[in-house]
Amino acid sequence: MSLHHEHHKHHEHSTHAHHAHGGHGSVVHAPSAAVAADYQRAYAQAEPEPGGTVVRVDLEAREVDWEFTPGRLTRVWAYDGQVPGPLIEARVGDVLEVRLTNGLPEPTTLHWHGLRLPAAMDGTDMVQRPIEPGQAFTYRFKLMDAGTFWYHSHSNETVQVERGLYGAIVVRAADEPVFDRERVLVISDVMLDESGQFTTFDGREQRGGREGNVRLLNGTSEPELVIWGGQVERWRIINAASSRYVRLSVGGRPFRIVGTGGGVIEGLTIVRDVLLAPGERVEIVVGPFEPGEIIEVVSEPYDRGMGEHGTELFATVRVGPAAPSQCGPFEWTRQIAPLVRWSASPTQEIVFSEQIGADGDVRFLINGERHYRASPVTVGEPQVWDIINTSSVDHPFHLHGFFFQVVDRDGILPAYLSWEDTVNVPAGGRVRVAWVADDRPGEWMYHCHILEHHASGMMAHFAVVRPSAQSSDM
Ligand SMILES: [Cu+2]
Repeated sequence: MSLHHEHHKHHEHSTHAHHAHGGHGSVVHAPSAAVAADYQRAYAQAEPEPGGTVVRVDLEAREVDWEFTPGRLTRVWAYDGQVPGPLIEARVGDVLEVRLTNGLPEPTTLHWHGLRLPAAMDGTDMVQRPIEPGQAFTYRFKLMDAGTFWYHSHSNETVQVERGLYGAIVVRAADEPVFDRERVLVISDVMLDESGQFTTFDGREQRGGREGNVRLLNGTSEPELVIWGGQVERWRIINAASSRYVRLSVGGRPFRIVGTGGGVIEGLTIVRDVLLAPGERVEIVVGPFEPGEIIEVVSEPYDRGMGEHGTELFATVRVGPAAPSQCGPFEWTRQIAPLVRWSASPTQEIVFSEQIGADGDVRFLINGERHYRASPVTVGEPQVWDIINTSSVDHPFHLHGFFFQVVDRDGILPAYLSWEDTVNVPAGGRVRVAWVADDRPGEWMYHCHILEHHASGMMAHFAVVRPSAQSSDM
């Protein structure tokens, strides 16, 4: 990966059109004139805040051999030859410009999970044509929020994401506390055959989606981490698995949750475990530990409607000799004003259901349909959505491009206020969320983040429209 920061230069602005038509050899795959124009406009409008920079990243998706377990090679699809792909780091107000070259044998796109960006840069098939093998596409947008995000393929996801096409994004604010160390821990899993190669997943085998037989942390099976005694670390954890839920525990020790999908949360929250559905992130502060301790990072049993799995090991932490800590007591929270009162009435209902087809296949539906077309959302108008799961398995609801607040879960207020882009909706449960679209009109979507469910149609498209645009439609 080439990654360079550069100071903002005003003349960049005038080079955009040229760039988009091949200034760096990039190709625009615009399915329609309107989409091409939206892309050009979004590209041109992506300028860093004063003092910010343009973070340029070149990624190539290609086949490579990777060792999930030592001594056994698996043919994977990876960004720049590594699983997960390169960590992308930037600051709020920077512009991220990623040029993706497709060296795979099939088309691909990139989705920026959790980032608030223009619709044209969202990487879905609604806003761009897939990048064909041998071609390239440049994504460019401003980074609006601090937090832990991730990027992953949004084409043939059940195959491409499992094979390795995902990576982490860290966006920092100017005023974050200092810890002794920060780690990005990307959780995933793969289903490998006896020769260590990917198997073809038959969706009928498991209605909960594909759970792998090899669990991964940062692309490695059960790695060992070393933390120095007496030190305090910030862990940014991403669940990039296709369907696996992780009820994360750090040796059963208490840890503090400082952030979730949309960055820092309100208040002080100390827990012993936290549930991460596919797509979700959490930021926790761990330590200090005593020298010589051995701590297992595991997923505790959780039943998502598929039966309870046992305790599953993800990594072992060895605590080394004591080292000085530069991390004192920290005040780190943010005020989050509730978007709506807890008693607000829902403006939309989203029903997740399952249905057995004539062929015996289980279908996962939204409001009774596959690829549901939901009603438009007007910029600035509060949305209160009831997400109702009438099926017998949990579904993680993921909204593209916007953050929401959880208002309640089955009438129970959340333990803390936070911004989220993904929330688990338990089997038979209901989650009420609230959000307001800021001025980023275009085609957006929400879907179940169990990739097999998404692929089978458990998703919805909707338009975000400006108030004037909507009234002129009528
Ligand atoms: Cu689902």
